[in-house]
Amino acid sequence: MIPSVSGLVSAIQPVIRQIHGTWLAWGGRYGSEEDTLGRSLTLRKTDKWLFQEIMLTEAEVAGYYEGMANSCLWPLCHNFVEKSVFDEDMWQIYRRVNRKFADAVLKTTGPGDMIWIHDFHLALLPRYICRKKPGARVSLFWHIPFPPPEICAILPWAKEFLYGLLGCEFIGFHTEGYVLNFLQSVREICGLEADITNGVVYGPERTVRVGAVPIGIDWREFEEIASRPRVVRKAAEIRSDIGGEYVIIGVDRLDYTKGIPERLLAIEYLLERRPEYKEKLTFVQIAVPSRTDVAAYRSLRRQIEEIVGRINGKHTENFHVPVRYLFKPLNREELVAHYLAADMAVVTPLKDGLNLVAKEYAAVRSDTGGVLVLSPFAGAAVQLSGALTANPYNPQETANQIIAGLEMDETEKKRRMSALARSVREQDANWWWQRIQHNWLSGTETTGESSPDSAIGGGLPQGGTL
Ligand code: ADQ
Repeated sequence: MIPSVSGLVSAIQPVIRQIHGTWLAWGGRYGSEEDTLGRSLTLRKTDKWLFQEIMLTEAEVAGYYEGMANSCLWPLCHNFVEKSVFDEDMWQIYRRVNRKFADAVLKTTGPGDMIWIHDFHLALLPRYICRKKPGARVSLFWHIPFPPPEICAILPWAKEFLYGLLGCEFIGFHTEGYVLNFLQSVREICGLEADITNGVVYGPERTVRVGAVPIGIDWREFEEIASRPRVVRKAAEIRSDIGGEYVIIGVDRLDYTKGIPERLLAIEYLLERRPEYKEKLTFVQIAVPSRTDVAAYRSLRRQIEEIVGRINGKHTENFHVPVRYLFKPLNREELVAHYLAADMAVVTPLKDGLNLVAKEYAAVRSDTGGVLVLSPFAGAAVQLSGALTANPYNPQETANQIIAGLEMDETEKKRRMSALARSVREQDANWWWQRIQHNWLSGTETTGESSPDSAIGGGLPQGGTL
């Protein structure tokens, strides 16, 4: 099985390995109606966790995954309201698939098991579980931004959507800003009492705690990979193949929220205003194919290829190509070798729940310098104060920050990078999981039956694409 590339998978894998949990998800495969009724959950065992696959029919994938999740909720939560598609049939399929997950979770879990749900694909699941199993230990982590109430209210089914989430004991978000948006939405749209100061909602079925717990990474794994001799050799090869003085990197899923065209326009602006960088600088954009069945993603790909072609056509000097564009997933070693080779990472999403690439780059470059340019619209900006910030909507500002980073003196670079690395180490994957557990378990009566062999409902651990 090939693991799919996404922030959700990167973030959850270290935790699920640690707790030896059961991971329940759609694995990217289609099944017949019979396969998908939950009668025959496919089981796959690894040495670290148990994976239970929930099959979806083609119609369900179209309505639930490509439709409701990727064409409605994803753009809405990232404030791209004009890209959101609202369709009653899609919503009905979203409900049906959430019920299917509920059936599977109820079959899989015993009394006191902790059920940890992930992301906007499963917003109705907490309530569906609690209806059948009142008092179930349910928590959900929301990986993307939570929109402000005036945007949330645009969703025609906003009330039901919010009530779905209120089946949880604890809901985790990346930032205090998203927590506030959620609490205000519940107040304004559902008319429920919400204690903004303490992050508590008095829901119809239970009291729900809400908090900001930004995801951390397994930095030790990144450091260890970065120290492997073949990875160090690979990084040196990348640098010598590219040539020039400076290598700048961007690594993203190919998604309109990640600001790839805007970043390229900043590079174009830089090369036009500061032509002395033409032969010195190479920008490497690595984009992993994503949601290729959704039209908006196909047109984004064409747009990026067009800009890359234009920049290289205009600014290639003495065979030095200023933009290298790779449209493919890399394995961990290749990815780390690229981070190691880069003097700078430019992480400039238009909107991003958190952004793990920023943290991964800091983990890999902690001892070797390097500069991080980060958008203030990435949730990670709250934690990563050592980064240079750049508004992705302003190519001039982004270009200026890139130049400031390249020309920064070594002492300042090291000071900033060690501040970044400190925060990535202190608030790592383990810290995140501890904080989730603490928030989840505090304030509730434990039955003493909680099983460490937790069941996790979520989307896409293997083989699927986000
Ligand atoms: P994503 O939108 O997928 O995650 P991100 O946090 O950047 O975004 O994670 C992407 C992951 O994919 C990283 O681990 C990165 O290394 C990997 N990756 C990207 N391009 C790659 C490539 N070409 N080859 C190999 N690997 C690649 C969602 C939210 C984010 C949030 C995460 C975690 O949208 O805001 O940070 O979940 O909660």
